[in-house]
Amino acid sequence: MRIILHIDLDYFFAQVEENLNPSLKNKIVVVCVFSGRTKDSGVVSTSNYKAREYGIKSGMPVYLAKKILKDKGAVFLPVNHSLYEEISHQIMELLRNFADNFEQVSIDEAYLEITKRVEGKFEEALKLAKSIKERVFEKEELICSIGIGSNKLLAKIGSDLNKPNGLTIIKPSEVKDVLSDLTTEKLPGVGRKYKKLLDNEGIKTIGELAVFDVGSLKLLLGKKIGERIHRASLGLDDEPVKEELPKQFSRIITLKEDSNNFECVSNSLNELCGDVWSTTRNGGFNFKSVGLITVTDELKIRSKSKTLSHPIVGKDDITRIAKELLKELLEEGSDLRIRRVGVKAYNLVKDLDQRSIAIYNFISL
Ligand code: DCP
Ligand code: CA
Ligand code: CA
Repeated sequence: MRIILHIDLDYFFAQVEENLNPSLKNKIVVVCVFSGRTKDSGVVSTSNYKAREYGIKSGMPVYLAKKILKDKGAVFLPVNHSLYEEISHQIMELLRNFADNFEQVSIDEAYLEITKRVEGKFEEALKLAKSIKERVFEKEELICSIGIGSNKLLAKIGSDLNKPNGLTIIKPSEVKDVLSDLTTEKLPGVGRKYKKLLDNEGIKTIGELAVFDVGSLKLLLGKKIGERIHRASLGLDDEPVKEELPKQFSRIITLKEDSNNFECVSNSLNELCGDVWSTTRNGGFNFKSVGLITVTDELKIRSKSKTLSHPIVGKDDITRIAKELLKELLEEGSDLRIRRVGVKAYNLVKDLDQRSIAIYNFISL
């Protein structure tokens, strides 16, 4: 039997905003994609759980959210996508280490096949999930929800059941009990369109769906989808966790104080570069590109990168390049103060054998 863990960060974009500006933590926070046409045109990207108490939802027009939250002291922020992506990378890299097989499925979501490392035991999976939650919080102060089950479908349903900060295990013996009373849209794959079709047949819950005639379901939803949804209603799913090679390795830290002083910031680069170097090498990769990422005191991302024609061969090289990039970046904007600084290694190439490393060493001399 397999054991799969699904993790989803809670109110991700809004939680990141709260962490960057802790005074938001006791407020209603709505993160918006403004279209720029008028002041309030655009849609809600996400919101914190305080906002959700008022029915605020992703995709809702901003003007409507503002109307609902009028006089509530709500804070409306624009999305800062590159920042969320950097934080997402940090989390995903961390999570990869906990998995036999790892598959990221969106900016804040991933499946971890953990069968081997928990020796097929759910009690061990529970312990692992708890340490994952602790590490995610230690690293980026983010809370998340985790679901564990014998396949991806059950893990995903589980992670959604007790949000926020949930941890839900659905053991094979509990599948029927847990699923039967859930409404059909809780089943991954049942979107608004299929829910409506099922509603029309009087099917409201997954339990009702499970006993609905398969032939009729195939007529209603199409052969392939009907079959899949039927199996899903019984908690069945054979989809493997699809391992993908990482695209980059990075580390980012928050400085003790905001700074635009080269010496102060570049001190942190020694450790960051050392870490990135060893994780990349331990992962069996070399790399051709080095990126320097900074988050300014105004929470803007500013980055610089350099790509070489051959893989970088030593820790000193990545550190030297990162410092050069920092220098260039600081020279470009004197009013810029850095709050977070990070380094990434990308354009990864499979490990070279020792002979080729020697050749590259020779070239770089
Ligand atoms: N997102 C978006 N527009 C949507 C849905 C999501 O911009 N229609 C963005 C904002 C979310 C992020 O993607 O923070 C992750 O989406 P989730 O569906 O996982 O939602 P949240 O993480 O915000 O909340 P939850 O706690 O329900 O997972
Ligand atoms: Ca989420
Ligand atoms: Ca998600």
